[in-house]
Amino acid sequence: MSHTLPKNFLWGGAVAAHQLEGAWDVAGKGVSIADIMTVGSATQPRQITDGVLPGKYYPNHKAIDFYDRYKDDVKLFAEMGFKCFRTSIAWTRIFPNGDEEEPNEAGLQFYDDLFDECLKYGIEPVVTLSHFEMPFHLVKEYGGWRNRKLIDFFMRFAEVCFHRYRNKVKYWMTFNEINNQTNYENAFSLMTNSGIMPRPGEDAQKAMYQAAHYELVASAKAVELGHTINKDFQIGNMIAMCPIYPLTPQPEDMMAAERAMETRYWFADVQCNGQYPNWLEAFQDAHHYDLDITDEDLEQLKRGTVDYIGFSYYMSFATKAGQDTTEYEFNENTDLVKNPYVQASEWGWQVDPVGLRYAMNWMNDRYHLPQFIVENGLGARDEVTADGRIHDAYRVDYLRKHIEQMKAAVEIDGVQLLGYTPWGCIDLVSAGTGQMEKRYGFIYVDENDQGEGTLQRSKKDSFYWFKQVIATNGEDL
Ligand code: BGP
Repeated sequence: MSHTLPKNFLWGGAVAAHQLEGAWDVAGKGVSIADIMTVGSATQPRQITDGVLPGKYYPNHKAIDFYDRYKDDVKLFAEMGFKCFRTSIAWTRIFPNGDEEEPNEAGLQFYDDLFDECLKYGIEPVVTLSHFEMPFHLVKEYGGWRNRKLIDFFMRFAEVCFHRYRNKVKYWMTFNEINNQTNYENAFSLMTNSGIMPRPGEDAQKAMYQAAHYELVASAKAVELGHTINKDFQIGNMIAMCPIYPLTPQPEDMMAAERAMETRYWFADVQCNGQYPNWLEAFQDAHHYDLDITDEDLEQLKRGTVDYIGFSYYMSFATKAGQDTTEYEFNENTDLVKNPYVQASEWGWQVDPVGLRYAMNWMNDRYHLPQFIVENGLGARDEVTADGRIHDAYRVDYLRKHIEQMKAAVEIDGVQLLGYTPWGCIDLVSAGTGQMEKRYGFIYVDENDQGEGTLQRSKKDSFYWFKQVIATNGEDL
C-alpha cells in the first residue's frame, strides 16, 4: 500500500457561484433563491423574503465581485499551486427563470472565460451544477422541487452545461449537500436544497421526501446523460457529512446513533447503490406517505449511480435515545446533543478532526467508491493586525489536523481519495448566515457584514502555509 498521497492528487479550493460572484442582475441573470436572502448572524437566521424587496440588504448581490475580478483571484489560486478549483454554475445565469427553452449566451460565455482562465494555469475546474442557487421563479411558479416538472428544467440546464464545457470540465457534482434537507423543520435548509416554502398545516417531512425523490431522479438522469456526452466525465454526488456518535455506549444510544446516520445519509445510499434502503421504504409506508415514485423512477436510479462521493466535512454530531426506544425516529432539529469531548466554534460547529477519518472509513465500507473532500474549513473572525497582515494560526491548526486524519484514512485505511478542496479559499458570503465576517479563506477580502469595504484582496498567513502543503503534496504540514 502506498504511504503517500497519489502524485495527481487534486489540491485546490472550493466556492459556490452565488457566494462570491456578485453581479446578481448583470448580463441577463435572473433572480436566484440566494438573491432573496438577507444577512443574519451566529444567532439570527437569514430571512428569506418574497422576491427582492426595496430597502433590504442582500449580501449575495455584490458578494466579493468575483464576476469582475476573477482573473486576479485565479492568479492568486495559481500562486498557491492549486491543481483544481471547485465552483458552481449559477443556474440563473444560464436559464434566468429556469423554464426557458433557450439558454442565455452571456451566462454561458462567462463560465467559458472563467474555465479558460483556470486551465491557463493548469487548474482543473470541478463543477457543481446546483449549489443553493436555483431560480426563484421555479419556487414561485412551480413550488420548487415539490413539482416533477423540475426534473425536466434541471435536465435542460445540465445538458446545456455538459455539452458546452465537455472539453473543459471533467469532474462534476449534481446537487450540493443534498442531504441537508433532512433538517426539514428548518426553512433555510428546505429552501436552499429544494426551493420549498413551508405551507401551513402540511407535513414538512413528507414534502421533503417527495422533493428529495425528484432531485435524486434528476441526479441519476444527469449522471447517465453526462456519460453519453463525454464518457470520461467523472460525476459525483455531494453530501454534507457530519458523523453522528452515540452520546454513551448504552445500547439504546448506539441504536439511536445508527438510525440517525441512516436518516441523514440514505441519500448517498440511493446515489451510490442505486436504490432506496429497506428501512426507508418501511418508514414511508408506516407514515402512509404514498409518494409519487414510479417503477420507471426506480429503474432510473439504478442506471444513474455516481462515479465518486463528493462530501463536505466540518464537524461531527452526537445523539441520545429518546423516551420511546422502539421507534428511533431521528429528528435533526431536536435529537442532537452536545459532545463533551470536542470544542465548538462561535457558530456552534463542533470541531473534530478524527471524525473526518471515521466518516471516510464509514463511507468506504458502505459504498466502495473513490471519495473527494470538496469542503472542509473553519469559519472564524480574522483581524488585520498593525503590520497589515492576517495571522490566522487557528485556521492552519484546523486544516493541518484534518489533513493529518485525511492522510491516515488514505495511507493506513486504504481509502481512495481524489482530492481536497478547503471551503471558501477566498473569503466569501457565508451560506448559512449571509455574513462576510465568518471567514474561511486563505485570501482576505476587505468587506464587512454590511457590504462595506474596498474588496481588496490580501494573503493571510495560511496562504503561504497551504502553498507549501501543496508543493510537498501534503508532506510538509
Ligand atoms: C456548506 C455549503 C457551503 C458553505 C459552507 C460553510 O454547507 O455547501 O455553501 O457556505 O457550508 O457554511 P457557512 O457559509 O454557513 O459557514
